[in-house]
Amino acid sequence: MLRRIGASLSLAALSWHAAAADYPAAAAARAIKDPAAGWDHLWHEVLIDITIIGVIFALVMTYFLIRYRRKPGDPKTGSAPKLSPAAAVAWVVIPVFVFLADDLYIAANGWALWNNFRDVPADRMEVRLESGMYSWDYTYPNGVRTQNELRVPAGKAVMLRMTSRDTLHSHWIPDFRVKEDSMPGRITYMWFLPKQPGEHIVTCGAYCGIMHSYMAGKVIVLPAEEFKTWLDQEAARQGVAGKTA
Ligand SMILES: [Cu+2]
Repeated sequence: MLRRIGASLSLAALSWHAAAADYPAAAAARAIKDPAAGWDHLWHEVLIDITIIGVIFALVMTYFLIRYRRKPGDPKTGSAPKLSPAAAVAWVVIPVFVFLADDLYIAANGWALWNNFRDVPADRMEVRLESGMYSWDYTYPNGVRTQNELRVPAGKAVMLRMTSRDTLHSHWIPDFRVKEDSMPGRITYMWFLPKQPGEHIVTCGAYCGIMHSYMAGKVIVLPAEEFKTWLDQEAARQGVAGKTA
């Protein structure tokens, strides 16, 4: 039942998918299991579940408040009715199983989603990222470098291989529902699926120093052809050799 309510309340997310279909590359992109949609789905699921649980608790509590309220001259005030052992056990066991079942369902979905997020599609563009106080430095497969601006083609999965030259940073693109730490001496990764042209904010999700809040950039999603042209032009301008991504 929760799933059905969840589905009906996720209309906003569905209409977003419908809008994505307008762009030609979106069809190819839909073949890849995009974790961003999964995060949204799980988030709605959690909101719906805690709302239902909250309403149930409020109703039961309100009923008890009225049912067992103090009445003038009632000698039984302050003494609860005695429960049979079976009723006492049921009052503990049934709610525990109901809530535990819901917790396990959410946890299992979260685990599946995490695996999806860690499983990078084979057909992808890889960009290296070195973060530092206070910038995001990207290097494309052909050697083109950019700072605080990650241009990507629409409809293709993008993977970032990340490290840091100084301290802990966290590359966060809220629109794509991805955030991952970058740190010195270690390679971490993230991937996301830009479906249609547009601009998205990148910000640092880990407090990394006095100028942390200035560590912002953007992801610019371009139509695939336009991206290729830009990358070739940049390669020529920056004087880097090598094949285009
Ligand atoms: Cu930072």
